[in-house]
Amino acid sequence: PTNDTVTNNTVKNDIIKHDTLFTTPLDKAARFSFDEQVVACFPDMIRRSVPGYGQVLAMLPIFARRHCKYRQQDSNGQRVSRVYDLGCSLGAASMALAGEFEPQDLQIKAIDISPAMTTEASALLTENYPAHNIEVITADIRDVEFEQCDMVILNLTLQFLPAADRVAVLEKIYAALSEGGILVLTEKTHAFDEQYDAWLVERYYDFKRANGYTEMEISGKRNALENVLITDTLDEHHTRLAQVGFERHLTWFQFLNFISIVAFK
Ligand code: GEK
Repeated sequence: PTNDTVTNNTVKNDIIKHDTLFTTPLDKAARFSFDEQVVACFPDMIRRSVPGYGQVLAMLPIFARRHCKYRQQDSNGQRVSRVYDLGCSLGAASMALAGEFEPQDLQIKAIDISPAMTTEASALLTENYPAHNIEVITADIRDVEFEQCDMVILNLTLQFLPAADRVAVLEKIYAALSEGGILVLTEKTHAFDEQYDAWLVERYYDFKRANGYTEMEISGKRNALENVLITDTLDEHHTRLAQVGFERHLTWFQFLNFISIVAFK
């Protein structure tokens, strides 16, 4: 059911493994982490587990075309658009953007805390977009000082930060964005209303079943993500964006419990 035009069709990657991480009872004990095992099956996993993943990625270059206005300068003094891909994993968002921009027009900084992810992201980005200016950085986004930029992508990343650290990261992003720039924030959420939430969660599990996950895999992953992936409600996201200074922020996408917001500076 997912439209995965970006991750599977346009990117060379012959070694994507099928996600079999939670197929045995033993796997249930493991806490989820972004290690080599996850990296090997990540594109398969995220495509089958995140409703709308491909559609959201496909819209990023469309938003970038409208909001990246070459407001920054590169080291040669050339005007470029600078984009941050925070929690880049294997660089799918960076790749979606690179595919739609001339190499000299764009400067991408792709950051992830997991060395297993950044090692593989570097290899994939260099292989697919050798001429583009894409820097892959292994770092905790809570510690990074951002340069002035035109667009920030937080695609399914804020949810992995401790709740108490989310405001500070968003404040830094707001400060770094140039006037006219945008933040695209995609997250898994929960609904405040318990009945709606139960319905959304059940339909989400139906979505995973339809994508070939077994009951054991679904419950194993749910347990492993407990206390690792902590969701907010859609309202909480909007309130927090307002708190850090964004005056305009719009939910442009929702698919079950997954949402994406664009926040305008
Ligand atoms: C995509 N955006 O394919 N600093 C940096 N990275 C972090 C941190 C942190 N503090 N905490 C977690 N991560 C990607 C998908 S995945 C979403 C993003 C998912 C990283 C973590 O290592 C992982 O690679 C990523 O955030 C989340 O468009 O797996 O559901």
